[in-house]
Amino acid sequence: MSSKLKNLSSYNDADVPNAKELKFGIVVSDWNSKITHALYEGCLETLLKHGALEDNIEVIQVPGSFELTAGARMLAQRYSSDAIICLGCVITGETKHNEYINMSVAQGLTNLSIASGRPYVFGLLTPENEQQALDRAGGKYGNKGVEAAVTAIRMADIKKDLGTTKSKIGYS
Ligand code: DLZ
Repeated sequence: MSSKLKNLSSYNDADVPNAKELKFGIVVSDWNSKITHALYEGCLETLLKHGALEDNIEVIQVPGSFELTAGARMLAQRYSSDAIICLGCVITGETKHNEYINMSVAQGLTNLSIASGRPYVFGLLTPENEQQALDRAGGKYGNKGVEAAVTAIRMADIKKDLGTTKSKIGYS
């Protein structure tokens, strides 16, 4: 994994907008639940810390990470949110299942984001073993769920901002 030197829970509070007016969906994979539920705790705590209201956060659980994309799509159809966060953990095994699942989730969430214009956040850990996962689920490298929550707030805020103002970037 590439986050070896980065603490996933480190960020500058000043870079994170207030999330009081924002709505979030969270999709949590139950495969490797010890890890993914820790990601969820970090994610939820961070959303609340930045002002999100519990009533504005809808959570669903899916069986495995492969189902994150479909879960996110179903949640988006039922619940109007400003960003959807997908949390999972795929540990490299003896087969190539990890490559198929990881690529599928990355591609699926990219497609959903492009098609809908809504941010779908990739909160998927792709470690080689359980220890690497624990290190990134509240361990020595922080919590990927925190990173995913900060990303969701920032992207949702950008989306809201662009919806209400004309372009702020560029020359025209
Ligand atoms: C099948 C499978 C395997 C072997 N490993 C993982 C994993 O490490 N992490 C994970 O989230 N899911 C895994 N799965 C389950 C698939 O994501 C999926 O739920 C099943 O293939 C059914 O579609």
